[in-house]
Amino acid sequence: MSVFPEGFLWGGAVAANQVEGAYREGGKGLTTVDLLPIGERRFPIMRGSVDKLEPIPGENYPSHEAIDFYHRYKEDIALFAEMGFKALRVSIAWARIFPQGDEAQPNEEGLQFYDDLFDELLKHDIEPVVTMAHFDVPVHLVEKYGSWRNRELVSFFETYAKTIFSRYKDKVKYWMTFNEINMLLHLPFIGAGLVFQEGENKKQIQYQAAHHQLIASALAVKACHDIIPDAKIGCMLAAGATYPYTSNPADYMEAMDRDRDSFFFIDVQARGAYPSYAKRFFKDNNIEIKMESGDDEILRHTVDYIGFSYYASRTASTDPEVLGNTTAGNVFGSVENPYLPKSEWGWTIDPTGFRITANQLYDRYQKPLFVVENGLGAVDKVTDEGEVKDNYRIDYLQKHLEQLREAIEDGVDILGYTSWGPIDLVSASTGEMKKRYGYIYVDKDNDGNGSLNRIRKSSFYWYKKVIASNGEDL
Ligand code: BGP
Repeated sequence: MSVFPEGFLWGGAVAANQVEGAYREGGKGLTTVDLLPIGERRFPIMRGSVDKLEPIPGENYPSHEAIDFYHRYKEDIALFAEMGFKALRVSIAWARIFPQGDEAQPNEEGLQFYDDLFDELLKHDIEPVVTMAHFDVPVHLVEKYGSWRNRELVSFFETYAKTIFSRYKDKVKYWMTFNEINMLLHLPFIGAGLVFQEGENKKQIQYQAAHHQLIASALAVKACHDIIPDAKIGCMLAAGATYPYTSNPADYMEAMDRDRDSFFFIDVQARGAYPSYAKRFFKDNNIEIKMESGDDEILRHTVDYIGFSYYASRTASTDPEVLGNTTAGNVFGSVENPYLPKSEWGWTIDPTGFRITANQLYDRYQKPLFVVENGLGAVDKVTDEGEVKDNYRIDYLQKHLEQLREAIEDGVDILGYTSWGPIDLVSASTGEMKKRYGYIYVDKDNDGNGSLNRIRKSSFYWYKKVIASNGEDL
C-alpha cells in the first residue's frame, strides 16, 4: 500500500504569463510581467525600479509568445493526461478578464478562454487548481492607482474574484489567492506591481500593500465559500525552512526572523489575525499600517489549506564574513550552506529541507498542505536521436518525493503535489527559456527561435510511473 493517500492530487503547475503567450490577444490588457525583458534590466524592474510602463521595442520578451499554450493547450493537456495527471494548477490572467482591472464589466472573450480550458481538463478527468493572481497586475492599475499600495485595489480584486467564482463554480473546486504572497517583500514589482520613488520608506509601502492583499485574499475566501460551498481555497507561500549557519544564538535569532518574514503572511491568512511579533517589527521599522474599521473581522475568513512552493532551504548568519557569501540567483538573501549542492542557477538542493518545511508548516497551522510547486531548473539537450535524457531532473524529483513521503509518515496532511513547469516554460526570475523544468521539452530558445514542437523527456515516462503507482514506485 502506498503511503500517499488515495485521491492524492498528482500533477503539474504553470502560470498564465509563463505559458500562454498571446499577450495582447483576446482583448487581454497589459500586465506587469509583460514589461519584464530578458537580461540585465529584468532584476531592477522586478525590484520596483521602473522607468516606463510599456514594453520597450527592440528588447527581448520571451513571455510575449511563451510556449503558445493559449493556442496549443489541447495538445498539451493531452500529454498531461497521458502522464496520468489528476490535477493541473493554472492561473487566470486577471487582465484577460478585466483588461484594465477597474472595469465594471468583464471581457467575455477572456472568460470564454478559461471556460474552454477547464472543459478540456475536465474532459480528461484532470482537476483544475486555479491561482487567481500569479505575478500579473494589470498595468493600468499601476499607472492610475499605484497598484497594491492603494486600498482601491481591494474592491477591484473582489469584483474579479466574484466574477470568476460565479462563472466557474461548477468547474473549479480548488482555488488559491496570491501566488507566493511573500514575494512582495523580495520582488515587489512582480509580487504586487509596486514601483518606488527615491527616498520612500519601502518597507512601509510593502507592508501597507501586503495589508491590502491580505484583506483582498480574505474577502476572496469569503466570496468563494459563499458562491462555491463545496470548494477549497488556499493561500500560497514561497516556502523553505531557514537554518542558522552556526549554533550561535544570534544566528538562530536571525533564522527565526527570516522565517517570520514569510510566516507573517500565512499567520494572517491561516489564523485570521496579525501575529503578535508584527507589532514590534512594525515599531522597529517605522511602519504604520492604515487599517479600516471592520478589517479585523474580514481577516477572520481564513484559508482552507496552505499551498506552498518549495525549491530550496535557506541559511541565515550574522557573521559579516559569512554574509558576504550569499548564494547566486536567490532573492531571499540566503548564505551558502556548506552541506548542500546547488543547481546550475545557484539554487540550493535540499530534499530533507522539503520534509522539514512541510513539518514546520503543518505544526504551525494544522491545516492541510498542498505542494503546488517544486522542481529543478536545468539546461536540457536534445540528442541526435531527438531525445532528452534528463536523469538529473528525475534524481532531484525522486529525492524530494521520498522526503514528501517521509513527511506524510510524520503525520503531515498533504492534498497533492503539482511539480513546477511540467512542460518547459518561461522562467519567472530570469525570463529565459533555457532554464527548463518540464517533463515535456518545448523547442524554443532564449531568442525566440524554434518550432515550438513538444518532445517527451525521460522524466515524462518516470513521472507517469510515479503517478500510476500513487507514489509507491519512485
Ligand atoms: C516561483 C514562481 C514560478 C516559477 C518558479 C521557478 O517563484 O511562482 O512562477 O517560475 O518560481 O522560478 P524560475 O522560473 O525563476 O526558475
